[in-house]
Amino acid sequence: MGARGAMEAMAGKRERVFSGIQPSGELHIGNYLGAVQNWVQMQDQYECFFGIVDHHAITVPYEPAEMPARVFDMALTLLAAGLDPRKCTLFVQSDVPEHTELAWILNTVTPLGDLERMTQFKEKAGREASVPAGLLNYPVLQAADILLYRATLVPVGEDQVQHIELVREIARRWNARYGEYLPEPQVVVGPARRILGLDGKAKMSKSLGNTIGLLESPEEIWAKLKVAVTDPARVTRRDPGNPDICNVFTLHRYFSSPQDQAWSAHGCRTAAIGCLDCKRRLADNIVAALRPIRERALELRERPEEVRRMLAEGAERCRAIARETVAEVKRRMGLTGSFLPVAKPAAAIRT
Ligand code: AQP
Repeated sequence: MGARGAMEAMAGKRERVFSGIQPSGELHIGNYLGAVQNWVQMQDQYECFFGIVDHHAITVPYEPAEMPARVFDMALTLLAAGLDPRKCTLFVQSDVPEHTELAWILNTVTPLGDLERMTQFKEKAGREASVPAGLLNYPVLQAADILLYRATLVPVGEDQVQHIELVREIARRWNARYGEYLPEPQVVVGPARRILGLDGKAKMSKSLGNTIGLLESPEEIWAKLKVAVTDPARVTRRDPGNPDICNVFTLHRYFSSPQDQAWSAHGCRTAAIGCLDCKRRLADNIVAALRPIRERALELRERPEEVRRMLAEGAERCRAIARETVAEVKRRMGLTGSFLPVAKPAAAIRT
């Protein structure tokens, strides 16, 4: 806990948490294990703000006509996964314009070199024929998301740790110039730091198509899992494998009982089971774990107005805080607009 966190805890005030997720596709088990499971736990203990960050999702090519449904589906899936609007604030980033206003301001204290060396920028820019400035400035908007609520804790997967370190640097630089006001947030990474995709190579990622979605049917999950990459040493069923380097076994660790994990590890090492047997057991366990989420999502889908109302209420709560932060930030920066409380003009007028 940081100094500010300790002070707030002493004052009986709960520490504030911010985290976001892009509506860039279906929420997958990587997002869930790496971040959202942590969010669900933290909402009982902290004052939590979770944003569906649509301004981030437009930094790569996307289909405008699909965006509203993506935002809605993301909200619905997050609620089904356990976010409770009575315990946390769930909202859509573009409903709170102060995110982009503060991002512009923070751009002015962010070193260009720091942005250029971000791993995610280099990876995503490498996939684009033409690189938009928004992709480079993505972490500055992320800094604005967090600092707008003056959050002190940010639960994310490992891929975002570098960005949160930069957020701390941005806060430090702004504070050094304009006075201590923006807390440096602490990153919170859960046990599932980085879930690999079903290709066994890259991070499980919405944009890479190597995912298992939280709302997928048992048939869809099996269709994807049965072709997932395993230990390449297992060319035929009789070849023994090494579960420690098999991505399918890694997923067993999160979804299967200790007995099933032992069965899978021993069966793999001795070639007593084939990869398909191991995957079938995993598929059954994933389907069972995701069933309650899928059922809640199906129920909620019948009440879309309820989801919209929760998001609207969330945005209203956010706007009140966001307005206050931006007003104070601008006041400290001398950005008073047309309100010029100066008795004497700064430059002497010679007659
Ligand atoms: N594979 C992963 N393992 C663990 N955590 C992960 N997260 C994402 N992928 C994994 C965490 O999920 C949260 C939300 O991620 P995001 O939507 O903001 O962006 P992302 O990290 O870029 O996620 P994707 O799925 O890879 O999306 P695209 O393909 O659109 O870029 C974050 O806390 C992230 O760490």
